[in-house]
Amino acid sequence: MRVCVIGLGYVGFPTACLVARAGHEVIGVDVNRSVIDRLAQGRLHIVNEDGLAELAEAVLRSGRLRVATVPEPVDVFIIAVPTPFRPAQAVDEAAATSTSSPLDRPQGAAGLPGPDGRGPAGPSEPPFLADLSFVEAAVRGLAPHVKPGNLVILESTVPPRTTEDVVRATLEREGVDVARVRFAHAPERVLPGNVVRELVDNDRIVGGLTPEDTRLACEFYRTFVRGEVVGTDAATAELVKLMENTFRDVNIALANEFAKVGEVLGIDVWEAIRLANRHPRVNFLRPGPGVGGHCIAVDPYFIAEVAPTVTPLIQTARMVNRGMPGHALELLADLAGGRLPGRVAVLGAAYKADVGDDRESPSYEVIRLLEERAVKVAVHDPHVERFRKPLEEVLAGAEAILLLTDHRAYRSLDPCAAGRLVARRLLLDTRGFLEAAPWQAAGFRVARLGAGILEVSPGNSEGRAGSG
Ligand code: SAJ
Repeated sequence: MRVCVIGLGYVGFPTACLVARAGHEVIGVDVNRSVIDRLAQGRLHIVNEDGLAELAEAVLRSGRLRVATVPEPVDVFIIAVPTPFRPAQAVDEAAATSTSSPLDRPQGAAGLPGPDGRGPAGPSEPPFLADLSFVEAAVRGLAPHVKPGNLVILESTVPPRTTEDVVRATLEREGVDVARVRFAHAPERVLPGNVVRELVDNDRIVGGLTPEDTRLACEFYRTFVRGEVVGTDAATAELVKLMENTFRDVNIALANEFAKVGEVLGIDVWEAIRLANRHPRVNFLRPGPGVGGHCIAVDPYFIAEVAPTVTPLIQTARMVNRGMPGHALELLADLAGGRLPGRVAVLGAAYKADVGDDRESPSYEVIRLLEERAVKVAVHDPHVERFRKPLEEVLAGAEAILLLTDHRAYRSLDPCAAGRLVARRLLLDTRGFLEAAPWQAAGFRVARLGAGILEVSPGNSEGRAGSG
């Protein structure tokens, strides 16, 4: 088949490569000319993805994957563009000046009852709405090329009913005979850093607007997915995707709440979680300085958007996780004797370990909060280009080390060498990542999120949680 993948980001590009490897003729489209120019020269715009470079090289060289800035007529269109979120007001203003509504939901574009945009009994989480402008632009772009019998698949994460109310509706407004076009939602579920393997091996949920749409879309995915391809309807597929990420967000919020409980009680919550997880039906995720990335920190809002009054738990979880950067600052102040240190070396800008992706990274909120309080901040990250610099440069003159991302590279930090550079020898580990004892032996006062300030306990290889 001829396939057009619109959006060559961290999901769209590997997908285009895999579809091409499966024998289809693929055209990859992106509005970003510099991405297209790079790819046309065989240079990749995505790094830190196992197996992607080899795969991309092979399909680009074979000609099975071509790249362009505009779509062409094909059999299957796959839309894999970003769906960020925006404060409700910004989306509403955009909707007011646009001829097409971002989401034709029953409650209208404002979506949320009450003058403050929140459900009456809802928690005080600001209303964020899905920004579907990229999806709409992609659909308008492919409209001139869509023919009867074509399959249009939306992979971007969206609020329930978007495939019908936005994708199909926009095509219809563009004059396409949508009755004879097939539509499906096939949410991507891959973990950044492991995308190529997960795209092939993960089970795939595929929901069409009609049973025949589902059948055809499932058939297509089976040509390159080894995991099970499970059919459902489009709205269910849309909800499933949001549920998966919300499940994680709520679980992490619970872990973060217990982290604060651990700090109050002087109990190391990391140890408590390890022990609780020995129960066969308990599986806590890990606390940390907040939830980043463009998925888990975003998707719960898409549910709150369409069902604001019945999602207090989901909204509260967001609030808890969004509060973690502020909590990290409180701990840092405690560690430094009540006031924030004047200079801080931040280790880790990426939103999670061993990736170069820093979208929605809680590190930036921590840095913003520190700088707002006139703290001088130096940032290091071996995976984020602008923070890739000698570690000594970042540590020199700092009063405290603040570990925000648990990159493997930080395991080999030498506490003694760091101790010679860091003036007040303070260390706050927000990821439960570093073993405290060697740092304490090197003269550091150590705090750990989820445990508080760690006492030095001679004869014990690990510092015990104090009541800090
Ligand atoms: N985090 C914690 N504690 C944990 C796990 C994660 O604080 O125990 C934080 C991470 O540090 C990070 C954020 O949460 O800042 C998200 O990281 P993640 O590894 O949990 O997830 P993502 O955002 O990289 O990818 C998720 C995955 N979803 C699920 O596991 C349900 C992935 O499969 C999805 O495809 C992806 O979202 C997406 O695109 O939606």
